[in-house]
Amino acid sequence: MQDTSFAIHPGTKKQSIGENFKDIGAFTSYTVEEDVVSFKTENGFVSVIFYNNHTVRVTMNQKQQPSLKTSFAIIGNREGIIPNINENENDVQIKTNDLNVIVTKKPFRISINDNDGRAIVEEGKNGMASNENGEVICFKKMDEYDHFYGFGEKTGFLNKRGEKMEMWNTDVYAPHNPETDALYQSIPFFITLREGLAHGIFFDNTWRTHFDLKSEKDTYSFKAEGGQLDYYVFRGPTIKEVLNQYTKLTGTMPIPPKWALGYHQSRYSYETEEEVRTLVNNFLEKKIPVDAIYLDIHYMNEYRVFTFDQDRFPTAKSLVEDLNKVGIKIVPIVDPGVKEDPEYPIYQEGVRENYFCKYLEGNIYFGDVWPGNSAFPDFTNSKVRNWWGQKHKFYTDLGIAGIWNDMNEPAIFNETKTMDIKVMHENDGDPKTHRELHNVYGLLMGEATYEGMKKQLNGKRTFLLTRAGYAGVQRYASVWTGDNRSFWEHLQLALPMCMNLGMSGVAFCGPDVGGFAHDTSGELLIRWTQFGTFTPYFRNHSAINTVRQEPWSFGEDVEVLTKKYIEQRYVWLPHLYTLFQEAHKTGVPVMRPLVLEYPTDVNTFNLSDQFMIGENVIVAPILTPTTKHRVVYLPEGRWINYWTDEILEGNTHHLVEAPIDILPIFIKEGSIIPHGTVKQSTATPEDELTYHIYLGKDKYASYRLYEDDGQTFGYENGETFEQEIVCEKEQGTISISVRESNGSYDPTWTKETFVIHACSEDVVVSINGEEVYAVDKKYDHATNKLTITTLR
Ligand code: MIG
Repeated sequence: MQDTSFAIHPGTKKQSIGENFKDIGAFTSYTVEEDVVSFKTENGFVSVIFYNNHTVRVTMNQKQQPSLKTSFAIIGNREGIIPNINENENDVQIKTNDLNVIVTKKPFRISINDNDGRAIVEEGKNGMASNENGEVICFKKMDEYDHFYGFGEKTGFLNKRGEKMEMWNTDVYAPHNPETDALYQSIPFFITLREGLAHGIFFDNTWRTHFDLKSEKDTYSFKAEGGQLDYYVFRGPTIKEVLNQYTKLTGTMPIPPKWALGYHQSRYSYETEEEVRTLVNNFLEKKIPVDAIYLDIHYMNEYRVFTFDQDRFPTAKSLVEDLNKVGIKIVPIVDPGVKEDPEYPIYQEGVRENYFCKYLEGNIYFGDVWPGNSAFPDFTNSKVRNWWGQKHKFYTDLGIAGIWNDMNEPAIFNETKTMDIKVMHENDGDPKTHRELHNVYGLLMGEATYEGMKKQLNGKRTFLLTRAGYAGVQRYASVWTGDNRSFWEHLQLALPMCMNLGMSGVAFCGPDVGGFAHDTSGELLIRWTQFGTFTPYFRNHSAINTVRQEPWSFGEDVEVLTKKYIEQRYVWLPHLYTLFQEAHKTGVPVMRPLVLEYPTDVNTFNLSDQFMIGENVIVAPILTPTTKHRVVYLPEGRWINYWTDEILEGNTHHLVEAPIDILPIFIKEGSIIPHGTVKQSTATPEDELTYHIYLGKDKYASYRLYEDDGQTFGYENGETFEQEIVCEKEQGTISISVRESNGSYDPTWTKETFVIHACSEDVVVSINGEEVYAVDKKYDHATNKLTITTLR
């Protein structure tokens, strides 16, 4: 009845959960044991631990001393920091060099300041509380000018101030809209930006959680259906530092194999081997770059995981081999549901070895998914994760190097859309209900799959795509945003959703390009592909019974333009790859909202329809039909139109032209952008690298390029290549210096080209102190570009 006006029947009362909270009451005592400060209050227990200089953990348990066990999200260790403690009549102060935790006694309230005296988080009228249902809640003061980012995969605009959000991994096929709340991922982490400075909070609670930045004017709250109140505060003070601090605890993504960053083509489903071969031939004949083709559920024998249907895919091994030879990878889907079939070895093993999720009483939980009645591996057990991981030998033996995990919320075809919350997970000897561990099921399936594939691949990187996850998912997988539709609104939605995923530690993410459900149109496909050029993850995917969505499906004009932007992906790859390496090191995302780089600029706080790729590139896609221009905000500095070299002043809005073949891109004056070449796939080695230098009025520009073999873990042992380009201008002279780091990887390109934009013809150029001869310079009068090609 929720779908009709009955939902707003005058007799319908608003339901509110989480009432009758009882405050933890006043301070009674405290003790210190090594790095743990433990408080007792009238109605509870609270522990405070400094993880490191920037991160403090607060844990509350209403019944007993809090357990200091961490959830599956945390991999960072406590540094054993012993704080200074001062007890006064009214408060207890716990201090380190960087943070000061002030605990007032009556009432018991926590405030955290940094060493500059800046209040980071503060409790006010309310602090921590719990109720008889075991729910826990925490209130914090909210300033008038606080802005909120992160929260993982959410619909709506960039800034989450004024929102209420819920975390409960859910398969939502109904069209995602501003009212769609809980989606496939649960990442209970957010960043608060307050007057240009940032701090973060990670509410590490795997139960269903709620965040309320809406109900009260000066207070926000987060609460959980159960468990402890357990959260970490990250000091910042920049957004980048918060992300760095958060990913120190929850991990960063490994550097993906390069092929995972190319263009990917998917469909639910490419149903036969023949269809896949025809598809690939199309890409090759049309010279449209592609790095991976996906096999959706039809490849399996009646949806049994770790099988191929022999009729549809009679020679899967040679298919994979043939594709590998032309530089294209196959990525098959793997769902968690294992078909209940006593003659199916995976099912037999799972039952015999007690690998499936069970009720407390001992009976296996069965749910209905694609294979029919199915059992679900209990990924909370490490031996189950190992087993599942090893099973992937089936795929690696065929030459497969990437896996797609779907339905791992887990999604089940029933009223609740998921597993019975009464199911008991074994959790390596610490049994918990599904109600408590639901949100980590996808994360743990991801861990099992990633680690299993990694082992089988002997030093080669693997690629995993996942739909569900929890905080920390970035360690194992790239995230796509699930079942969107071929609506312009869903193209619009994808920008803030991906930006906030990036601000939640998930740098490697993207939506289904073209839209999954519903029929796309040629125009929408072009505009979406233009956007896809710059989403960290770039895959075109569409649903069964929708119009075909491959680049050539709408005639030649559309093909030419989608091809152009797929090619652009490869041109921009050296820059993207450098940013992926940065994200791997620091947790700072590849795709960034402008607020991340310009946190004091009010125009950026909720800017949801344009984004940055790294520090110096702004991308402003067209997000509505029959639109040939749009407004773009350019922050301080001067910006160069990538296509025309026109110079635009920053700190203002511009109306820019964007006919159907143009994706508006702007480069900040005073920067350098590396470009690669168009190629069929990343398997073709790069032979020329071009640095575009945009000095403009600036006298200085620099760039640090990262490169490695793109396929092994050699980068962990110094098999890397880093090149620092510095360009300086003085009167009529431009000096370029090229410095290489001492990593041991030797890049494949032999030509290095420098293109100096907005340059005069008579300028003297030197590279590493040696003047470039006139014969080696090419000047283009029409565009004022000076091109110098050198050999490496
Ligand atoms: O809803 O495997 O989000 O990408 O094509 C059906 C079939 C289950 C949902 C995924 C979608 C995939 C589809 N799956």
